[in-house]
Amino acid sequence: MTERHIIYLGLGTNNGDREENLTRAIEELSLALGSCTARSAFIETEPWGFSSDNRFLNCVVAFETEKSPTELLGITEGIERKLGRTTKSGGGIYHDRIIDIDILLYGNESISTERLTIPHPLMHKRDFVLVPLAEIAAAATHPTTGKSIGRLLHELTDEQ
Ligand code: PH2
Ligand code: MG
Ligand code: MG
Repeated sequence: MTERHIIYLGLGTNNGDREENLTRAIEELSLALGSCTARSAFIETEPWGFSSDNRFLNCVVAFETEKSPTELLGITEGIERKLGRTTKSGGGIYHDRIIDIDILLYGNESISTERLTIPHPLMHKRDFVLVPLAEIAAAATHPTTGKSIGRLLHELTDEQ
């Protein structure tokens, strides 16, 4: 029997109708993965790691799925394209975007392939991820550090 995993996805947009973009992305994800088991509030955030006049709307959503991480990546990338995303960020260079869907956590697993690193390698540094993730999963464990999401958020805000 295939195992079900609780997964957390980070969604972000800073172009177009941002609320509509997040809502459509959640609808498309629900069509592909079944109903969303938790959804954070939509929060407005400053661009992190690059400068832009366009602020972000971010949220985090949870699903329970039997899909593999690779299947999941195909699904999230397909939805990004369907919603109109044309550019991909790479090498720490970021661009304004209609939608970005990042796999943050896949159960308690650590995964490292050429195309995919889970947990998301920068998630513990990003308030736009940890704030909404802590809203729906403060007690979840970050598999590579063994720390809870709530603790990672405290450590990040202590640093600032
Ligand atoms: N995503 C990035 C880089 N910077 N900043 C905010 N506020 N929100 C994001 O979703 C975001 C970012 C890379 O994907
Ligand atoms: Mg991203
Ligand atoms: Mg991405």
